[in-house]
Amino acid sequence: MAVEPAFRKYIVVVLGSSQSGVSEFIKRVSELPPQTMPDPNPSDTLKPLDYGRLSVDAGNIIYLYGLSEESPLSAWTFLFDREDPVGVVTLVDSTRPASFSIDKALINNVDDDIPFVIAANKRDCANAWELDAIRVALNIDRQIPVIGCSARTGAGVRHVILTLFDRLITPDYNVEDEGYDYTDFAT
Ligand SMILES: Nc1nc2c(ncn2[C@@H]2O[C@H](COP(=O)(O)OP(=O)(O)OP(=O)(O)O)[C@@H](O)[C@H]2O)c(=O)[nH]1
Ligand SMILES: [Mg+2]
Repeated sequence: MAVEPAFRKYIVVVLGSSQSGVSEFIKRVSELPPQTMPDPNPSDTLKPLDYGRLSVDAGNIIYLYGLSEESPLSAWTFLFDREDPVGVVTLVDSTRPASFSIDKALINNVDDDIPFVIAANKRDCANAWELDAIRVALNIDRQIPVIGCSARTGAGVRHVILTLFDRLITPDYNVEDEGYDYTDFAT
């Protein structure tokens, strides 16, 4: 009988304010057809959780889950109290500065030791804020990548996840060592 190759599982939580593009981002980056998972505690949530999967390579699989400010505490606990390594993408709507304070609150909810990147979404829109301006407005530490993407066109979405993955597999990751300018918008 063939032996299944061993693989390592990672959890990536995609956090975002309402309408920032969480569902579309997960749909775009996932290799599965769009799906939602059963609610861990159906009594207290309004929406099902978005769910997706991305195989980085034969040995590493990322499971993606969407959370928003409307997600109940039970969903947060369900995702963060796991044995698998967990990383977070906060998806910012680059066209909607009115939601930046919510983004900031979501960011502050994440423990400092959790690998983390910011994805500035909706870069395809003419009124999207510049990445540097988003970094300043949200007061994002230099160590945290701010990466442009468009969940609509798909530009940058895989780069967001792979940048986070580098941090997941390298816990003492130091941006200074890499020499990569995270303000670049990878397409
Ligand atoms: N132009 C553009 N529109 C986008 C992009 N990403 C999402 N949208 C649009 O923004 C709206 C919200 O996208 P969703 O993916 O539903 O956002 P969400 O964060 O899941 O929203 P809720 O779950 O309802 O809070 C939809 O109309 C999307 O088509 C993008 O990169 N560019
Ligand atoms: Mg959604």
